[in-house]
Amino acid sequence: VMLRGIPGFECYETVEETFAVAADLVTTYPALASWIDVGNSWEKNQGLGGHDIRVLKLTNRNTGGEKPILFINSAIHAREFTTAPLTLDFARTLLNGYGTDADLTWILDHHEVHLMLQTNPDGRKKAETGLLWRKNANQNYCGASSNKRGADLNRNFTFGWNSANGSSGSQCNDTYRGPRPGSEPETQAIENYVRSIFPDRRGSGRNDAAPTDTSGIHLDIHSYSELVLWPWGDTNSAAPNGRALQTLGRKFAWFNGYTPQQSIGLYPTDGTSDGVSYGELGVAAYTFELGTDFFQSCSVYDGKIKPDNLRALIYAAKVVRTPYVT
Ligand code: ING
Ligand code: ZN
Repeated sequence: VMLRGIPGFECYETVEETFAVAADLVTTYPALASWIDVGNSWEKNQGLGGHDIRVLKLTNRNTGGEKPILFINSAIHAREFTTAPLTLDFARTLLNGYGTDADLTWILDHHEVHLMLQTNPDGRKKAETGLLWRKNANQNYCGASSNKRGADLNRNFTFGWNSANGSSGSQCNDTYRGPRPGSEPETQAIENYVRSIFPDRRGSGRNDAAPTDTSGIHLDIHSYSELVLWPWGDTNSAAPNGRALQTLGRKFAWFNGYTPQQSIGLYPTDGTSDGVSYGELGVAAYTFELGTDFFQSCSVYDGKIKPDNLRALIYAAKVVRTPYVT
């Protein structure tokens, strides 16, 4: 069990601490940051405690015009411990550098960065007790008190749900896809939010290529395996924007030193978060796999995971206006 209070692991914020830091940043930087409630976790919906699903939105509200959007979500899988700290450190870096660092100032003047820091707060509380928890905490699947309960939120998205044997129909399995596409409130919160911030730039259907001048990037931060992944995960066919996704994926990988590949190269998946962003809306969507383990020490996080990936995230914020033409 490697959590706060355990030597070597005191750098990682709990769910509540993550939210408190975000709220403090909004208080400190009112012109640059806002804290948006975009839905409820399963436990909150049931009146069992739980948490809001929230987005920390960063942009200079005094500079106008239409601004391209970088959306990042982290910790959709509870045990992937370094992911929310990275996203929170990205927020701190942008805000603390505003007004002194020219690049970071330009990013917040002319772009929007939307951070869903804790995408799966109920599950994350389970992981904070030391359990290797991945899914949400929905008590209707696999027994109300089972430690194998819940749905895998990253197999529950509506686009391509259950399309490729890339998820499980067994409630106790770690990749249980849920009973219906988008059945989970956390999934619904992400889908609704992404649809609200990104205009739909393509028709419908997975063969309808997005225009190459589109703007917008969605990054879903996971761990582990030191990878940069892009659609599709449910077929070996290249995506309509496959070459452009590969080009940008290789740039991200240059910054963090990871291996870039189409997601099915890892293993087949379906109902993942990039489906709504890329498959439905035509927004460039990537999955990062941080580091080499679920619980990694703060010295590894501070010495390698954080610096390597902050470079990649800052680059993403810079190119979000033209992700397909970098
Ligand atoms: N990895 C991702 C998973 O959900 C992934 C890999 C994500 C593949 C999205 C394709 C698309 O299984 C982890 N570690 O969760
Ligand atoms: Zn994951």
